[in-house]
Amino acid sequence: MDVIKTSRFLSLILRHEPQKIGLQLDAQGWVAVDELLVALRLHGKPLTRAQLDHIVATNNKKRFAFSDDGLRIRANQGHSVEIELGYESAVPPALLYHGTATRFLDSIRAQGLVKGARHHVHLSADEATAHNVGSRHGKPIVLTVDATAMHTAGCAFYLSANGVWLTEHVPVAYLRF
Ligand code: HQG
Repeated sequence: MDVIKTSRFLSLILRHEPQKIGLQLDAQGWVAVDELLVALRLHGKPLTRAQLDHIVATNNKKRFAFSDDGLRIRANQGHSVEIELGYESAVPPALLYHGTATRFLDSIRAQGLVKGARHHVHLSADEATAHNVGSRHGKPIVLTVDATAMHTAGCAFYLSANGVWLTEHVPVAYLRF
């Protein structure tokens, strides 16, 4: 099993296209592990429970989580399908970071940070992570978000189970370029 390829495919299934292997996520994004393993086998991508455990445990961004009873699995963040992860709102650190590509800057200066296909704008507590996220899109640049000011103004922040900060929209006023 190629761990990285399999983990990418799981991200696709658990965040964006569960129907690709005939699955449906529940309202909180969970799917039964048994169903997932059967669907993967039927679609030519067999995976054992032990291999899945290995991926969940070692994934570099802790992208996936099992339910407490170990019977269900979901992605911790990053979805485009309509689900409600149910994270409680949380008080963010003073500053958060967003990595993007320089070609998006004009549009970001006009609209602030918008969430695109995903449910939220994704922010990191550290600049290095933001830099890596930005590199996925082109020449990276890290923007600083005045999270305390946003929070004081009433904007909600959520912290995903894998440490990603989520919010609806970051208005330009709170961005430092
Ligand atoms: C940009 C990865 C034009 C935004 C990462 C980003 C993250 C705008 C792109 C997670 C804009 C959306 C999410 C505006 C924002 N005009 N472009 N007004 N506002 N953008 O992939 O944040 O590895 O949906 O800067 O680690 O890059 O998948 O979001 O460049 O946590 O687990 O629009 O995905 O996690 O791209 O990445 P994305 P993202 P995983």
